[in-house]
Amino acid sequence: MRHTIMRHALSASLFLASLVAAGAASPANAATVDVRMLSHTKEGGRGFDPAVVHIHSGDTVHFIAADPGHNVQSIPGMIPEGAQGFSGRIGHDLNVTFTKPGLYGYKCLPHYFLGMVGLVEVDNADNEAKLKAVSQPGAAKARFAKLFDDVDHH
Ligand SMILES: [Cu+2]
Repeated sequence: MRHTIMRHALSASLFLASLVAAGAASPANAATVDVRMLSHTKEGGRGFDPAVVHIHSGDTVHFIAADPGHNVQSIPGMIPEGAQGFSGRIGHDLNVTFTKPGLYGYKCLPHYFLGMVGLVEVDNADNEAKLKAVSQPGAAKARFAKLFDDVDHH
C-alpha cells in the first residue's frame, strides 16, 4: 500500500517536472502577435484588427495604438477562471503575455457599445459558453456573436 502511494507521488512529481520543463522551454518559442486598434477597419467602423487571434500559452499579444483614442481592457466575466485581467491606457500600446489557456474577451472602453471588442484564444478554450453568457451593450452583442462564430469555425 505504502509502496503504491510512493509510486503515485513519484509519477505526479515527474508530471510536474515535465510541465515546468515545457514552461521553461516556451519563452524561446514564444510568439508575439500584433493586434491594431483602428478607427476605420476594412469593415467600416472602429475595431481591432484582427479581432480574433489564436495563440499558445506563453505567447504575447502586442496591442498597437495605430489610431488615437482607443484602449484595450479585459471584460469582467470574460476571462478564464484564475486568469489575470489586463487594461491599457487610451492611446497607448499594451503587451499582454497569456499564460493561462482559455478564451479572453476584451473591449475598447470608449467604444464598447459601438462594438469595438475582440477575442484571444489561448490553446484550446473550454470557457466559451461562460463568455457567451455575459450580457453585452449596444453593438457589442452582434459583434461578439460574429467573433464567437469565427472561434467556432477555426
Ligand atoms: Cu476605441
